Amino acid sequence: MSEQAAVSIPQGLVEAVRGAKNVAVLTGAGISAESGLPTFRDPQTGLWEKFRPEDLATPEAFQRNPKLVWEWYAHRRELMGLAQPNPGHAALAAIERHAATFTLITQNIDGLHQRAGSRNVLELHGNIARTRCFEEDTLVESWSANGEVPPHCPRCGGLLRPDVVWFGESLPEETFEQALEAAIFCDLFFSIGTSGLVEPAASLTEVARRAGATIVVLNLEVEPLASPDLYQLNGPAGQTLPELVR
Ligand code: BV8
Repeated sequence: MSEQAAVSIPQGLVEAVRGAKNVAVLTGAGISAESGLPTFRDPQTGLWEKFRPEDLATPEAFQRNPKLVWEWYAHRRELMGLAQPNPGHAALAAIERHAATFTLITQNIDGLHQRAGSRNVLELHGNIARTRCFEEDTLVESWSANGEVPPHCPRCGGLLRPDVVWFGESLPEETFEQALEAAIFCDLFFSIGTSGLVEPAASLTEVARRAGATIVVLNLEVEPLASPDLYQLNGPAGQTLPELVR
C-alpha cells in the first residue's frame, strides 16, 4: 500500500494543543469512518440502500414500521460491535490525558470513544448498545425476545427501541447543558468529522468560537474559512489526529 503522505500540521496548532488547558471536542460520524462504519451522508449499503437515515431515525418511522427500524438498528449494532477504535479515537484519548480539563462531545452512538480510552464522553445522541421502552421511556437491561421483532418491554409489554435520540426528539437535557458549558469554558475546541448539519450539536462550534476558543475543524472537505482563531485540517482523522500528539 502506498505510504500515506503525512498531513502537514501548522506549528502554531501543535503549540496550541500542547498549551491548551481546557479542551472540548465535538465528533461526528467521520471519526468512525476509518473504523469501517458508514457516515450518515454515505449512501446506505445492502438492505438499507433505498432508505435515507433521516427517514429511519425518527419516532414516526418507528411507529409506522417498528420492525424495519428495529432491524436497521440491529444491523448497525452488529457493525458497531465488530468495529474497532481507530488511531483518531486513540489520539483523542491521548490528548485527554494531558489536558487540565477535557470534554469529548460526540454525536455518534457507536461507543468507540469509550473503547479507545476516552473517559469524559458526552453522548448527545445516545448509544446503540442501550435499549429503552418506547412506552415508558425507561432503560431496559434485559428482555426475552421470544422471536418478536421488535421485542417487548418485560415491565409494560410496550415496544423496545434503541436508546438513541431520533430526529424530532430532544437531546438529554443534562448532557447538552454540560456540552454547552464545555464549549463556553474551553480554550481549544475541535470539530472533527461532522458535516455540521444536525442541530443543536452543530451550534457548539460557534458557541466556542464566540467564547474566544481557538477552533480546529478537521474534515475531509474543509471549505476555506480564513479566520485568525481557526485552524482547518483537511484529511482523514485517523491520520491527522495522531500527528497532533506525536
Ligand atoms: C431537536 C442518532 C429539539 C440516531 C442522530 C423539524 C422538527 C424537529 C426538529 C427539527 C426539524 N428541522 C430541523 C430540526 C432539527 C433536527 C435537525 O438538525 N435536522 C437536520 C437534518 C436539519 N434536529 C433534531 O431533531 C434534534 N432534536 O432539535 O430537538 C426539538 C424537538 C422537537 C421538535 C423541535 C425541536 C435531534 C437530532 C439527533 C438526530 N439523531 N443520531 C442514529 O444515529 O441513528 S443525528 C445523526 O446525524 C448522527 O448522530 C450523526 O452523527 C449526525 C450528524 O451527522 P454527522 O455526524 O455530521 O455525519 P455526516 O455523515 O453528516 O458527516 C460526516 C462528516 O465526516 C462529513 O463532513 C465527511 O466529510 C466527514 N468525514 C468522512 N470521513 C472522514 C471524515 N472526516 C474526517 N476523517 C474521515 N475519515
